[in-house]
Amino acid sequence: MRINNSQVALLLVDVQNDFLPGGALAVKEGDRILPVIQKLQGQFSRILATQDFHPQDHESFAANHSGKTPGEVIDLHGFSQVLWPVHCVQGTWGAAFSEQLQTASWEAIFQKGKNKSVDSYSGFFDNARRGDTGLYSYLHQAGIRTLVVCGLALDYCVKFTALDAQELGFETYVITDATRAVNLHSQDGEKALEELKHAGVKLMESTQVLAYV
Ligand code: VGL
Ligand code: ZN
Repeated sequence: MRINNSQVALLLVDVQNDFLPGGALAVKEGDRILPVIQKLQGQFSRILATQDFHPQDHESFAANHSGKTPGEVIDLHGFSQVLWPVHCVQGTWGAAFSEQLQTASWEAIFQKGKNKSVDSYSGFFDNARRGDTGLYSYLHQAGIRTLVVCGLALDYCVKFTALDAQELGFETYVITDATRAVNLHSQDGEKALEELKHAGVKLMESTQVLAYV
């Protein structure tokens, strides 16, 4: 069975090599979501994706601040910024989508994190909410009203993308078995799920998709 409702789209967040085992910012068990996403892709007629896509000199990289290490938090132009290992640099293997994904049927890809001065966890806006990726206007013009969100990482890009989607008025779901957290602090993934629920985002497992959406 397949969801043919054109108002519904699957949104794959940052399923890129650097967030998978072997990558620069590997999310534990990140590869476990790949078969789940593969199955989900067969169930949706509309599929969109985001791509973390940084320049080499991006200011979210610890390596671009002398004496700083990944995991440290700094003030970056007035915003609190976690420093990351160099990851998802434009044109590198790490920025590419997993080879285990079927990308041919994706309708559109929205790149984020291209401005070196500001990070961009949400697939809609940068963290300062100055720039946007075009995702909102695309969804609006395409008549999409329901977003089913999954990918990496639950406590960063999936969370902020889903919170923005909900706030922007989309009926928003997160597929709990098709995401994993970075867990810089051990409870971050659990906290993210609580925040999402509290904001009105619906959580479900991949096996429930056809029954609920
Ligand atoms: C992400 C940290 C830095 C993510 C991206 O995709 O969740 N996390 N850049
Ligand atoms: Zn990033």
